[in-house]
Amino acid sequence: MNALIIVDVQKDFLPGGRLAVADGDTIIPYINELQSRYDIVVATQDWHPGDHGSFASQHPGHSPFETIVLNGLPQVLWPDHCVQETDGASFADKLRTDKIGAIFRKGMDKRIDSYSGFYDNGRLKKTGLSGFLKDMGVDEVHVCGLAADYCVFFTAMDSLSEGFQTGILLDATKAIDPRQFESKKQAFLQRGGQLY
Ligand code: VGL
Ligand code: ZN
Repeated sequence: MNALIIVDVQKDFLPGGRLAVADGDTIIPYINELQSRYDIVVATQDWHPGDHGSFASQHPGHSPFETIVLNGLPQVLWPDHCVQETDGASFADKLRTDKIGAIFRKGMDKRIDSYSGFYDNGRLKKTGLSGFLKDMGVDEVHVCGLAADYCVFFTAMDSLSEGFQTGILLDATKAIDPRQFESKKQAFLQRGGQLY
């Protein structure tokens, strides 16, 4: 069984959103088309409380895109984004959701960020995604969505460590920093991941 994980295709990550990824909207028609090729389609949603510790607004004197230490882990500070129940946290209007069988939310604990759809950044808590996929008999996982260099990359790396054959769909993802994504792609290949 194969599964498609659609990562964080939420309004705040699209042009006009609070943490916009350049051309993030252009991948949506392709993601919609792809969905019929998979046995199982799931999605993740970045779902922060308004006072999340990854928000620069919570750290006076610091600015978005600076790195600090948050509860012992390096943390890039972001503009406020994907606040629970706000329009920016909702899925892109154009994203097809009729085949999405389950949605895994992450980033609810303000003390720790959560890039991967499987675990928080400290690997303290699971989201349940791995158990869900295993229970459904999934052996192969493809990952798409936003942003390539953060949540897509970390989801794909954790998918490998959970034992799934894993690929990143390059035409169905966009990076916040495309240069950083180049080195992350190499790390993913070295761990046994596939790029499609
Ligand atoms: C993401 C930064 C902060 C992502 C989420 O979805 O890639 N990036 N929160
Ligand atoms: Zn976030």
